[in-house]
This record gives sequence, structure tokens and C-alpha cells, in this order.
Amino acid sequence: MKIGIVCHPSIGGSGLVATELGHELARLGHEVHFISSAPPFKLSRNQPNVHFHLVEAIHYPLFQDPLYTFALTAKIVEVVNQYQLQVVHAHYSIPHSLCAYLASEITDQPFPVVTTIHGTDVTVVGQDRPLYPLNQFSINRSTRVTTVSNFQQHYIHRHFQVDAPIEVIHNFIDLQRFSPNNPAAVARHTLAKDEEKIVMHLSNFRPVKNTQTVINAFARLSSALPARLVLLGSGPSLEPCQTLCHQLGISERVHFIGEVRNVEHYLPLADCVIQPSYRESFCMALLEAMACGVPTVSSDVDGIPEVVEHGVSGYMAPADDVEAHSRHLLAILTDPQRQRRFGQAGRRRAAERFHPAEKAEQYLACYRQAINACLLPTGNH
Ligand code: GMT
Repeated sequence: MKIGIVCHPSIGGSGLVATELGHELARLGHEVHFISSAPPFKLSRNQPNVHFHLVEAIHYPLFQDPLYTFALTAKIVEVVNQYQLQVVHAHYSIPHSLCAYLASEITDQPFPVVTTIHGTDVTVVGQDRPLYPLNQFSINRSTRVTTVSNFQQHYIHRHFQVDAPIEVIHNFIDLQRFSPNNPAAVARHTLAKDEEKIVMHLSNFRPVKNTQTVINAFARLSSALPARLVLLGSGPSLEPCQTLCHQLGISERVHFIGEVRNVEHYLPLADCVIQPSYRESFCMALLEAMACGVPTVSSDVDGIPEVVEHGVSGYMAPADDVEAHSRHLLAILTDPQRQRRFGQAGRRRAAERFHPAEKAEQYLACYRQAINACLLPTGNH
């Protein structure tokens, strides 16, 4: 199959899933064309069957902004025509799904658009009043719509008027790269002393990730046992978090590592990963930790209970319950058997429920349905 994938290039869940899906499809022999404003952060440029097409901003003195959505639409038209793509898969509804739909109306030969809703596109960003009708329109005009959890499917049905079915295809993880024994892992002694436990958190430091609670829970924990907090990522709440560490007097026990492209080089060193987000359609960070055999402590919101099994591979609690999160951290970090058992259960669950080959097959079936629907007389897709 010849497949176009439109995604955000920056570090984040939707771009990550889109890119790993493209890699998997290319491994299966399909021709995959990524279309984005920069190479997606995980893109493997030298993999056979993988192509990248840059969307170049339109700069013209009359325009005050670079007209990204039109540049993207034009690029989709160009790539579909040149490479005879059979389907375009838009990750994130705004603006990708809308641009793909517009492109399909412009090309001589209309093509099907598969849209995957990742979460913030319809929850955080998508609830913005002016954008709401655009989201509703693009969801309804997509030939097929998928989303990454049952929670997110229900959310879309509750908040939007959607005519077509929405298929749930959970996210997935590469168990070879995300493994307890990654040979490329960083040296443990660079993060902590032998006797110290390592608590880790990964995020884009946006308010929705609730990183303040990570720090408050860690502050309580570290008064009970020797531990280090390792924070991967960067974003607007980074500075307030550094200030909070300073105020709590724990700065020398906290490492702000910054943006990391290969989190799989850090995760195997964690004794526990903590993610107390306010919203999470799925939470790739938790699945990545599980695949690396690391127990998790998290909030219990949205799609998280579809990823984590409470009391089996990790613990969940309400997002702002600092006391519960620190109690959960302590329960895992003071009981090596529990830590091992939870870690093994997480990896097993990742392998059984979130396998890349299985999810790629589900997406391929969805593409085939979309292509068939597009061949039917108008009005049937
Ligand atoms: O969580 C973010 O801020 C990034 C966001 C994105 O769109 O890149 O992640 C969303 O998509 C991921 C991949 O499907 C999910 O694992 C995340 O849970 C989801 N984030 C939210 O729902 C807040």
C-alpha cells in the first residue's frame, strides 16, 4: 500500500505514535510518506520504504503569517499526485485532518482520509470555542476515524455530534528498544549513588502533566529514604518546577535532564516512574516504563486504567493526591519483591496488549476499509 502520514514533528505522543506506526508499516513492505513541517523527532531516515516530505512555510510580504495550513494542504496534494498515495492518515485533527480533507477535495482523484484523534486535539485544544466546529467538521468528513483508547472514543461521542463509528486502536510499543536491558542505557552512576532509588518522570512540562505533584510527592518520599528524582523533558512549567524544588530544599536530589529523544536509554534505570496527569487519553510514558520493566505510579484519569493495572503493574490515585502518590512510591521502593513483580507484570502486559505488529494490522484493515469506502458512489464515505 502507498500511505501518507501527516503528523506533528515535535517531541510528543501523537508524533511518536505516528512515526512508529510508519516504521512498522514500512517494515511490512508498505511505502510510507511522512508529510510534516520538520522530520518527526523519531523518524528513521535510512529505513527502506520510508520517505519524508517537508512542508515549507509560505513567506510572502503580503502575508503576516506563514500560512502553514495551506502549505500543508498543497504539500499533501503534491505528494498524493506524485506518488499515487492510496490513503492519507492524519494524526491529530487540527489542522492535519482538515488539511487532508481539503487536499482530497482538490486532487483529481479523491483519496480516503483516516484521522486518529490522540487526545489533546479534542480535549485541551479542541475545547477552544473557535476551534470546536473545525474539529467536528474534520471528524465527520474523515473517511474513517480512530482513537487510542475506549475512554477517548466515549469522550468524542459525548462532546461532538459524530455520525460515523470511531474505532479504538490502542497505542503500542517496540519491546526490543524499550527493554529492561538496553545496551545503550546511560550509566546509572551519572544519575544516582548506588544506595539511592531513582524516581523518574517524563513530560512536555505542560500544566496538564501536573509535574508539581511529582515534585511534592518526591519531597515527601525523600524524607523517608535516599532517592533521586530524574525529570526528562522540557516545557512551560519547567521553571516553576525548578523554583518549587528550591523552595522545598530538594534541588540537589533532582536532575532536570531536558529534552531527550531516546527515553529508552534512561527508563531502564528507573526504580519507579510517576505520571500524575490531569488528562491522558492513553499515556505513552506509562507504557514505555512498563515495557522497560519499571513499576508505575500515576493518576487514574481518562485512558490510564486501560494501560495500567492497579495493584498489578503499578498504582493509581487521583491526580492531586500527593499523599497517596508518595505512599505508593514508598510501597514500591521499600519492597524489592513487589518492585520486581510489578515490573515483570508491566512488561508482560505491554507484550500481550500493546504489540506493534497487531496494531499495524488493525490500521491496515482500517486503510483497506477506507479505500473501499472511497470507491463506493459518493455519500457512502
Ligand atoms: O500529552 C501530550 O501533551 C502530548 C499529546 C500529543 O498529542 O502528542 O499526547 C496525546 O497523545 C498520546 C499518543 O496517543 C497519548 O499517549 C497521550 O495520552 C495524549 N495526551 C493527552 O491526552 C493529554
